[in-house]
Formats: sequence, structure tokens, C-alpha cells
Amino acid sequence: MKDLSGFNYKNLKLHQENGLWTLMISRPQALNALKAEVIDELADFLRQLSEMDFENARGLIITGEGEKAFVAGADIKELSLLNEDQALALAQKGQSVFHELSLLKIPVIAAVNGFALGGGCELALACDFIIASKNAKFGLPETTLGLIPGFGGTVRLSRAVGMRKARELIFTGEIIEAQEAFHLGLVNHVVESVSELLPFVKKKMEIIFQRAPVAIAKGKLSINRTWDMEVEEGQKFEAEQFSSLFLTEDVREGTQAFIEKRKPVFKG
Ligand code: CO8
Repeated sequence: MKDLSGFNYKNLKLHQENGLWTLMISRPQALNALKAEVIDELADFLRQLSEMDFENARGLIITGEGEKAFVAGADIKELSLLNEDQALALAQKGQSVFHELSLLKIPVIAAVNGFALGGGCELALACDFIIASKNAKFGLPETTLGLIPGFGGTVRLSRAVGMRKARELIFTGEIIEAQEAFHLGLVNHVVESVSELLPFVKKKMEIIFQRAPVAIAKGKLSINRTWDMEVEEGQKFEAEQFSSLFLTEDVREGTQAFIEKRKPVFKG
């Protein structure tokens, strides 16, 4: 099993247990704001994680340190110093890191424990789904700074909550409570307190871990790739992913276990 010795980050705290990774963004003095160095560390970690096999990486939880913030956005002090070229480079870097995150073959859950604003909301949106504590707050307040979202927010928020609500949230910069985010479909579950958040998310991961990991990976790939395809084209892609699973031992094991009325043991 992979240990943590290869990882040495200033702004990320990592924990790994039986292939479940927990990544905590850790700059609590700045509400975990994403300065460029955090993005670089995230990129490095995701690269290493994407190279691991299922024995070493089955799932990833992303959260923020403390009870106040998941991530309160990109670092506004850094943003205030950028020129146009630097802003383009930083936006592209952040977008590419969040894209890599969305492409990971393992499930990724955002455990949102407080403010998820701007780049923090965009980070959560790049995860497979979001589970939040009741005190969590979501928003893309970039227009209050004379900006727009630059880490994929205009693209992903409308896909998550629909174009009209996305326009309202981005034009007004309004910050919404976890419960409203739940009603919008942005958040899958809301738990009462921050202390209940990680245990709840881990239980969800435990259920996912009982399933075949290659099937999860293919299901994720198919959902991501077919989202904006025509139905016929999407179904064609799905059928290819579906049939490719018949090359895995896990399909034989899963179907045989059902027939023999026992629990399957998936190997990945
Ligand atoms: N960047 C830098 N520092 C921050 C940030 C941030 N995003 N958010 C909070 N902090 C710092 C504060 O400056 C403060 O530091 P200090 O104690 O040294 O003054 C500390 O964190 C605590 O924050 P507050 O005192 O403000 O705490 P409050 O409880 O009063 O307020 C809020 C909490 C409401 C979350 C408030 O901090 C806030 O509004 N933060 C900014 C939220 C925001 O606008 N986020 C969007 C940023 S823009 C963005 O994310 C763009 C993404 C795309 C970038 C593309 C790259 C080019």
C-alpha cells in the first residue's frame, strides 16, 4: 500500500487508508484560498494519484481545514497583482488541474465544510459530487471583484444547476446556504455538522468500494463523455464501455456471485 513519504506539500494535508485518500486544503489563516502554489501542489498530487493502481487508490475525498471554509476562492491578493497574460496563464493552469481532477478514474467527493466560493466552488464542481455540512455556503462572487469565474465555473455551474440559475448566481454574486444548494441539485446531501461530514462521506465511499472499481471508472467516463452528446452518439459510447467490461474478471465474479447467492469479491 502506498505510503505518504513521496508527498511533501506546504498547503495540502493528506491521509490514506485502504486506498481511500483524503486531501485537505490547508491554509486556514486565508480560509484555504487557492494561491498559485496550492494549484501547483494539487497538480503534483493528482498526477501521482492518477498513476496509481486500484490497490493504492480507490477514491478521493477533498475537504478544507477548519470549520469555517472549504476554500474561499482563488487568492485575491495574488489576483490583484496579475496582468492579462499572467491571468490567462493562471486561469488555464487552474482549469487544466480541475480537468485532470474530473478525469481521475476513481470517485471523487467534495466534502464541503464551510465557504466554497469562487475557485472553491469551482473545485467542488470539478468533483464527482458534493456532500456538505449545514454551515456550508456556495457562490461565485467574482463579479463583486470585477471578474468572472476563471476555473471552469461558467461552464460547470450551468451544467450542474441549469443555465438560468447559473446566470442569476454569477450575475448577482450571491452566496447561498447548503440547503438551497441541495434544492438546486448542486449538493447531494447535507449533514447537520462539520464533525458528521467526513464520517458520512466515508460511508458513501465504503458503499462505492463494494462495487467493481473498473465498472465505477467506466461509468464515470461514460457520464462525463456523453453529457453533451446526442442520445444516439452517447448510447454508442456507453455500449462500447459496457462491452469492454466483459474483458474483466469482475464481470464473471459479479454475475456468478449473484447466481451463487453470495457477495462478490472484486479484484479490479
Ligand atoms: N483570497 C485571499 N485571502 C482570503 C480570501 C481569498 N479568496 N478569502 C478570505 N481571505 C482571508 C482574508 O483576507 C482574511 O485574512 P486577514 O485575516 O489576513 O485579513 C482571512 O482570510 C479571514 O477572512 P475574513 O476576515 O474576510 O473572514 P469573514 O468571516 O469576515 O468573511 C468571507 C468570510 C465572506 C468568505 C470573506 O473572507 C470573503 O468574502 N472572501 C472572499 C470570497 C471571494 O470573493 N472569493 C472569490 C475569489 S475570486 C476567484 O475565486 C476567482 C477564481 C478564478 C481565478 C482565475 C485565475 C486568474
